[in-house]
Amino acid sequence: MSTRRPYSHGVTRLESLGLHEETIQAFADFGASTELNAEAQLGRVARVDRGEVDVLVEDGEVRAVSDSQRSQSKIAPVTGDWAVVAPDDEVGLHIVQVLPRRTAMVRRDPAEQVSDQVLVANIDRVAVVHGLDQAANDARIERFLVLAIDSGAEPLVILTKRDLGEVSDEYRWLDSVAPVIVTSAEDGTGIEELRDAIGVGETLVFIGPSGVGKSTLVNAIVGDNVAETAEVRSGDRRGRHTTTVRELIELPGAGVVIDTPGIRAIGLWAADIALDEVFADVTALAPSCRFRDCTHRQEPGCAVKQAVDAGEIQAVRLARYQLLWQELAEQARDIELRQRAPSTSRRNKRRRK
Ligand SMILES: Nc1nc2c(ncn2[C@@H]2O[C@H](COP(=O)(O)OP(=O)(O)O)[C@@H](O)[C@H]2O)c(=O)[nH]1
Ligand SMILES: [Mg+2]
Ligand SMILES: [Zn+2]
Repeated sequence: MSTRRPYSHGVTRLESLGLHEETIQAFADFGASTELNAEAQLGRVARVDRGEVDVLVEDGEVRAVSDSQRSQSKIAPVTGDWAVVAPDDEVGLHIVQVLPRRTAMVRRDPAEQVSDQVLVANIDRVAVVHGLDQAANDARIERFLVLAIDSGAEPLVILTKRDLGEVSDEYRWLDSVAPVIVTSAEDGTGIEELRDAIGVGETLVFIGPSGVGKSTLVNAIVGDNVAETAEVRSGDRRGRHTTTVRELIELPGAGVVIDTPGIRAIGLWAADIALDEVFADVTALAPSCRFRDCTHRQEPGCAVKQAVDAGEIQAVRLARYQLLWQELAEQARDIELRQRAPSTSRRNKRRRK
C-alpha cells in the first residue's frame, strides 16, 4: 500500500469531507504497521446497512463489506467514520480498519443497561432539532443537548417550523447553553444562517425526534445550489422522506451533514460533564451549598434550593437535572457491579433486575 496514493489527486474532496491531519497520520501509521493491499484507500463512511457500508472515497462512492461481525475484536464502522477499504479475494471490498475517532456521539445501548453504542463519529457540530409546531419539550431538548455536548462537538439548537409556531419565552434558557437558529423551510427563514454554521470540511449532524423537519433542513441546505443538488441526488438512491439510516450527505466545497432517523429513546452514557454544562445554572450554585455532596433535595444550607425558593431556578428544571443525574449515577453503579463480577453474563444480569 502507498499512503500517498489516495491523496495524489482529489485531495480537495476528502478534505471537504472533513479529513483532518490526525486521520491522515493514523492512516499512514496503519499502513506502516500492516501489510496492506496496494489498492487500499481511505474513505469516509456515509451509511451503514447491516454488514454493508457505503464509503465516500477520493473519486466516488464504493460499497464495502464490514467484517466486524466475523471478527469480534474489530471496531464496527458507524456513519462518519474514517476507514481503510481494500479488496480481498474472499469477501471483495471490505473495511480493513476503522481509524480513531476525533469525536463521537454515544448513547447507552438501548438493549443493554451497561454498554454503549456509538451513533455517529467525527462530527464538529450536533444540531438538536425541535419543531415549533409542538409544545416546548425542555426535558427532551436537555437530554439531546447533553448527548450533543458529550460528543465533543459544538452544540446547536434549531427551532424549525417558525411558520407554524412562536419562539416563546420558554425557549430563552437555551441561549445560555447553545447557539439557537430559528428556521422555516416554508419561507426560507434561517436556512442561510444554518448553511453558514457549517464551515469547509466540517460535519454537522441533525438529531431529534421524527417529524421535526431534519430531512427537510438537509434538502433546504443542499437544494439552494442546483449543481450541488444534482450531485448529491445522484449518489442518493433512497428517498429522503423516510430516513431509516444515519446518512452522510456531501455539501461539495463546503462540508457534510448527517441526517438521522428520529431517535425516540436516548439513554445517556457517562455524560456527567456535559450534564453539568447543560444545567450550568444549577451546578454553578452547588459550591455554595453547605455540603459538598449536596443532592439539592432536603439538605440544610442548600444554595440551589434557595435559588428555587427565590424563583431564580424553576423547580421542574431542578427535578429534571436530578433525574438525569440519577440515571447516570445508577449507570455508573451498574457498570461497577459488572466489572466486579466479570464472569456473569451481561444479559443474565440484566434479566435478573
Ligand atoms: N410548515 C412547515 N413544515 C415543515 C417545515 N419543515 C418540515 N416541515 C414538514 O414536516 C414534516 C416532517 O419533515 P421531515 O423533514 O421529514 O422530518 P424528519 O423526520 O425530522 O426528517 C414534513 O411534512 C415537512 O414538509 C417547516 O419549516 N414548516
Ligand atoms: Mg428524516
Ligand atoms: Zn444543594
